Amino acid sequence: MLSAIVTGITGQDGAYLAQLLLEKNYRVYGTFRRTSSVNFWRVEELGIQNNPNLYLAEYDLTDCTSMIRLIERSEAREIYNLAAQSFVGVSFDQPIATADITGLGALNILEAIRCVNPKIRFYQASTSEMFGKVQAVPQREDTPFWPRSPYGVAKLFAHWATVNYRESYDIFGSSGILFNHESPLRGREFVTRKITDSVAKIHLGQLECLELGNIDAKRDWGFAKEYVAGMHAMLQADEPDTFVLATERTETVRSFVEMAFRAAGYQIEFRGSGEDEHAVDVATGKIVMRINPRFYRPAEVELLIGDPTKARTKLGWEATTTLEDLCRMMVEADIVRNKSGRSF
Ligand code: NDP
Ligand code: GDR
Repeated sequence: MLSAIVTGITGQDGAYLAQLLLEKNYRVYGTFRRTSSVNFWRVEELGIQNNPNLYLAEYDLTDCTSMIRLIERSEAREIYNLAAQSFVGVSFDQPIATADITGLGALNILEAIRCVNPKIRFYQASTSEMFGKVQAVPQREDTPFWPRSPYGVAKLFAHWATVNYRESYDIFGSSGILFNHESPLRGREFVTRKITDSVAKIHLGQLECLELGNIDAKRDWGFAKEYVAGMHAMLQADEPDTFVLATERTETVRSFVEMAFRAAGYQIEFRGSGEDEHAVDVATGKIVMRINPRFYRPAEVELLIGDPTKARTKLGWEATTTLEDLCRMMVEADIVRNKSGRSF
């Protein structure tokens, strides 16, 4: 039986990837960090918490020696490093913790692999945030990087560490430069889920108005469940490499707001501009979205759109879920959750 370690099983991608690997008959060691109230709601929503091939292991990315012990205990053949301080906004307030967890954390695992079993295949969760300030569109594996946040800088370190261990020690380290991917399991602080959760609450009379920052930002949003399949495919390839996973479509946050309200049955209209821009429900005239500069970032990534040609050609990977379907899926899930008073 194949054995894999997935760091960050309490996160969106960790939960979906664990589900996929269990379906493929892997023994999965899913890591979580000790907190006073650990939350496995995603694993529970996917119904995999009692799978006999799922082992939950306590692990903190900043603690290299516990990874050494986990590698020995699990006899893992593959390690997927999905854990991170992954929220760009918070990285401006906690840059050093972000560098330690998101940057050095990956190096800790690479060192553990080098010391214990250099045959292990390693996946690093890299990100389109590394492209940052627009150098070219669409962005590809060879587009120059220019990260715009402590998070992007930390991820770039982890990306190059992966490439460097590939070149220096012949370690099978692959880096997936994934563009934004969302789902009903997305954390509520990220903009898509914040929007779908708020639209659901407005629909149910639990909230008056949604507050956002920069709604001009453009993102290439795909469905997370499809992206974890790409991660797995990268570690089954003949050679380690770097791959972009994206949909090749970009939309503004503003369009996603409109799409989410439409999915709940509302037509909205945007009025005003800059910090005064707001959206009204056409039927009632009520303001349902306004700008709050509190959500602006010190430096912004304005435009992301990825070119996944290499992944399509070499891995046979493709994003198929449309943004409209993804948005509808998220709004519907949030209406059901909020109706029953269960909103994670
Ligand atoms: P989430 O924020 O949902 O999950 C992050 C996971 O990392 C959680 O399980 C979290 O645990 C864990 N974690 C945080 N800090 C530590 C630590 N010090 N030690 C151990 N575990 C820790 O992220 P996603 O699932 O959305 O993303 C997965 C990975 O992919 C991340 O590395 C992210 O940066 C990257 N990525 C994500 C993209 C996206 O659009 N989703 C796009 C490109 C890259 P806890 O639950 O306790 O907080
Ligand atoms: P991002 O995702 O920064 O792209 O990182 P996020 O959803 O946080 O922001 C997307 C864009 O929306 C703008 N925005 C807001 N964002 C949040 N969170 N809250 C708001 O109220 C708001 N208003 C406007 C942001 O400024 C930004 O431009 C995500 C994370 O999953 C990273 O871990 C991952 O690496 C990248 O995607 C690819």
